[in-house]
Amino acid sequence: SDLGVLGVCFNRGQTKKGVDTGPQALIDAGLLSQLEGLGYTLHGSASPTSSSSIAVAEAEAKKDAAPPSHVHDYRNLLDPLEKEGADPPHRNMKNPVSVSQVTAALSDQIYAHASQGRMVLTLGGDHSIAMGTVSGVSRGIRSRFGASTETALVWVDAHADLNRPEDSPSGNVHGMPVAFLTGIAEETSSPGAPFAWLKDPSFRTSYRKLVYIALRDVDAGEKMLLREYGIKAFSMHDIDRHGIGKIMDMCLAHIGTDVPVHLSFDVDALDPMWAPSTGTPVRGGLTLREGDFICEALHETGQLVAVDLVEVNPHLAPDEMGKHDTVTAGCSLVRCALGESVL
Ligand code: DIR
Ligand code: MN
Ligand code: MN
Ligand code: MN
Repeated sequence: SDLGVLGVCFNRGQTKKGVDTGPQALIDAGLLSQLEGLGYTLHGSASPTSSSSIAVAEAEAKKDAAPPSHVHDYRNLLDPLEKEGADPPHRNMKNPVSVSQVTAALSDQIYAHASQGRMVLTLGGDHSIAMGTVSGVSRGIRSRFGASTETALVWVDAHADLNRPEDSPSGNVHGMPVAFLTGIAEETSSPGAPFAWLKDPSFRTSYRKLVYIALRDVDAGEKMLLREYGIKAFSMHDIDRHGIGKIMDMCLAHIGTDVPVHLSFDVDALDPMWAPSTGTPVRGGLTLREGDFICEALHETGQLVAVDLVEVNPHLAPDEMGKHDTVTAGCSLVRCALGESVL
């Protein structure tokens, strides 16, 4: 079957360097050939004419060492404002214009795949890129099955990424994508404002179709919103109590059998023992086997239409083995989501 693959070399949703090299590290570890081995036909960037892709093409042309040829099509959306640099905070958000421009362009690329009925795999990059992936898939699914067809969102993460800009303790946009995607974040009315493009209802995800798994580091404002909106959330405490098998049964019961599903997997959902190379590691997380199980259970439904794997940061490795472990764990999660474990 057909798989759209996008490597989003983007780090401006947070402040640590190196997460933009995550896609390349996953590809260097052999992920794309592993997916071909599962029987997928891979498709690269789908809309090469967007302005940010032109900026990327220019940036790439200036590079001394060209990436290996099979990688070329899967690396895109480098920060278009990289050279200008000036991108002052707006409503407490850091790098608002960079994040908005890149995720808007990504949303179009994702849409181009999803609207053709392709499954879409996105390698990050920090988690702010989910503004592009989730909105692009939602729109693509609506274009195929009608405006009333909603896509469920399974967010596997130590964090809820549900901060409204003014509530965020960090100002990092990677801690906010779910608030914008669901419309929980209060919106700016001026059309040129960052993320105004996300106001289109066809880009939106209902908070009723959202399920969190592996939460353990949730900010005060996020906890209030989880309660206020009655969002389905399974914390590490819930996983310890029930076991991951029962948690996935409950997750799928909440989602229902008649909806497409988007999996957005932040590698920091895994315990740092398995994935230390990430920007905000939190102890007490999933084992790799539990992470793989989540991916397998979602694959098994036949409802998966998109997978994101984000926040792999090879520069933050405690040592060479930590980096290797994180990258191979990321590859394992993706393979499980795409059917490796099916006998
Ligand atoms: C924190 C950290 N809640 C924030 N978020 C992270 O900055 O809003 N998400 N690291 O993955
Ligand atoms: Mn290119
Ligand atoms: Mn996280
Ligand atoms: Mn995240």
